[in-house]
Amino acid sequence: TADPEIVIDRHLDEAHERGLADDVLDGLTRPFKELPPKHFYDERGCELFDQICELPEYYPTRTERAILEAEAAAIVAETGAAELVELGSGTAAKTRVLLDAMAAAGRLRRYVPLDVAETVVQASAEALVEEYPGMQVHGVIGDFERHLGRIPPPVSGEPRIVALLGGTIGNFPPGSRRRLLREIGELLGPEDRLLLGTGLVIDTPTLEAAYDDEAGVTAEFNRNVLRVVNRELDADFPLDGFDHIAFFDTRHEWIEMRLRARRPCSVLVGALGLRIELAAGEEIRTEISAKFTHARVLGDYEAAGLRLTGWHTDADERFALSLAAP
Ligand code: AVJ
Repeated sequence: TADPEIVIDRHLDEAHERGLADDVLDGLTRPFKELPPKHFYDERGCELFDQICELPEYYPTRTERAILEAEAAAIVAETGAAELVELGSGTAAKTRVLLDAMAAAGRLRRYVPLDVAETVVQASAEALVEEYPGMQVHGVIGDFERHLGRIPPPVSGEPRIVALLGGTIGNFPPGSRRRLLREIGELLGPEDRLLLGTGLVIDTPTLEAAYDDEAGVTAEFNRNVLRVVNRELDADFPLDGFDHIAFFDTRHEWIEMRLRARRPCSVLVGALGLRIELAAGEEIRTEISAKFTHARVLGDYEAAGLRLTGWHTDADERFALSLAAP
């Protein structure tokens, strides 16, 4: 890009596609088939996710935004942050609430989005440097499970907020969740803070409706992972051969999404020379989305060597934004 305020580093190469191939080879030859949720998000998947965020049943996005709108000024005052690092930034829709608060406090220097979706990071960088004169954008195209080390060092000696919003942390099962939190903690200087969005445990019908909407958008989003595998790895999953399943596992306190084969199904993954057989009714787990309690967030932070310094929820306690210090 020609804009002097924008730098974009790219760290996704064939390694990314190899990542999908490895995940398919590993996940779809197990006794219980599984694909990691990060492969939902090609361009169509990002669009479907944006549509999900507008659904009446899907409360997390608007709830988190409302908390941010109410608390952003306090969070910025409390942290004194001049820089926002956002992991899994997507279209940076909620980011503006934080950037506005930083700009209003006269501190905003730089925004560092890290995301796998290159076109989305590029487009939001171009829009944001227009909207926030004087702010720099240093985008990192990468996967926050692998490229945290590529985040540029702070531009000034001032504090940063490292944000992981939307409840994305819930996609990680407890062990990897704590490892990821520990790795993020290692990025933080003494004055930096992690800002973490977590969906909270609420009643099962509301939770399940959020992941199984009337309009069927989440079902399309779920099947999109098969579309990605078909395209990227020359596979022949029949998209209409799978039902969307979403349920709240009360023991683990997480939502699980699965794809259930409607009929016996034999799939060839051309790029891997791999044949996958599914029995009628057999399921592929495509996502877990953990819901939290205050105690669980506290426990995860503690296990990751972090200290909880702030806790903000909506009035109905459906979602929490917490702050943590190294
Ligand atoms: C982007 C991981 C936060 O778990 O709520 C939305 C993804 N899956 N509907 C979530 C998702 C189904 C979302 N996160």
